[in-house]
Amino acid sequence: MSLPDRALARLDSLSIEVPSWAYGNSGTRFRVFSTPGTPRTVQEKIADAAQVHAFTGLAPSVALHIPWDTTDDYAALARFAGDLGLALGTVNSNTFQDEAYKFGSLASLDAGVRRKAIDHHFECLDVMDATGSRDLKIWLADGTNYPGQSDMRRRQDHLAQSLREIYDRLGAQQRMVLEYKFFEPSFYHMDVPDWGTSYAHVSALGERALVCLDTGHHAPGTNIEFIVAQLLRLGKLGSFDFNSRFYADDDLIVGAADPFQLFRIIVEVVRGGGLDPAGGVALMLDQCHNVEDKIPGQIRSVLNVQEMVARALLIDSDALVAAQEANDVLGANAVFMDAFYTDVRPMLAAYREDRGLPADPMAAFAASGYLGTIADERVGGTQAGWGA
Ligand code: AOS
Ligand code: ZN
Ligand code: ZN
Repeated sequence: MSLPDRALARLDSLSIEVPSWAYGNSGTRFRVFSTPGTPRTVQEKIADAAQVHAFTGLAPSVALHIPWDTTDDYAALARFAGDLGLALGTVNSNTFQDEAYKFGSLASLDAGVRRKAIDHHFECLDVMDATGSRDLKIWLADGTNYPGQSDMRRRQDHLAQSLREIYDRLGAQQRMVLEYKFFEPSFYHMDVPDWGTSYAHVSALGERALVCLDTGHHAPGTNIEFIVAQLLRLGKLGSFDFNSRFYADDDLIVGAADPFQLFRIIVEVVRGGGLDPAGGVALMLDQCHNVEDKIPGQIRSVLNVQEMVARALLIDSDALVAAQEANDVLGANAVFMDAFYTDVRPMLAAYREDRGLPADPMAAFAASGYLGTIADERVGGTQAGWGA
């Protein structure tokens, strides 16, 4: 069996953005384990990301994180990436590591703290001007731990005003994506806890403000594919942070914990036009590799997404629509499950070979010896940073 023609064009245009922080050491609050060959500079992170793209053809851009990826010449960094066949993608801000942000950042009750946080986002926009990046991603740790600790409602007003200032500084080609998270690091309330809150803010701002959906940021049991469908319907899904989780924001390899959930999400992405190049949905990864090797972890991740896209494209849409319209409950479900249960790995191996890529990117990368080379060359690699 080979992939149907209608699937090939979609697969050819599939691109997944990898996060720079996935290549650094990371861990939990208990321990950050080190890995030989860990990048010491942002250039080394980009070089590692280039390996993922070289072996898969799937990951042509890298998301940056400021200040973790601070460098003195971002235009030069973009050229460096370009020489390796990569573009610099989304710029992630960071208002969660400074002492000043102990009680919040863009939503803080303190005007001076809000000013500092807004100015940080202006710096991120300057970086984007130099790198040519399209998207500014904002994730806020803002929130409280105890009822009564702060004024939740006033904080929403402050947040709206802070976001307005940042939005008004966006260049004509730039966008802002606002990520939500239901808990952590705050446990009683987060200032952007859910897609509804993010949607309310970005809708008030304008058409270049959109929602970022991190698949690990929902309460257990949440129907994430419904949120995907709704945001696409509303034209407000800007980007994904893909990862997987068993319990909370585990940031494990996408598709590892619940492949069926990934399938269901991708089905709605396809259904809603989210894979169309003009659709404007950035498929990013937001993962950490605490114990596994990082580059193979990223290769596995982009392959998992590709695999689910291929399976989603195998759905017999005509049969599905016919069964749905006939209220054939089990028939419709069977069409859906047939696609999910199809083993597309041999088809994708052939697809890759047709395009001059290794049939088995994991094995080809392992055989390349790259991990041994960087382990010899790099000593004292850095920590990815907290909060990923
Ligand atoms: C935090 O939990 C988030 O998932 C963010 O996307 C975070 O900003 C990102 O991991 C980079 O810091
Ligand atoms: Zn995220
Ligand atoms: Zn997260």
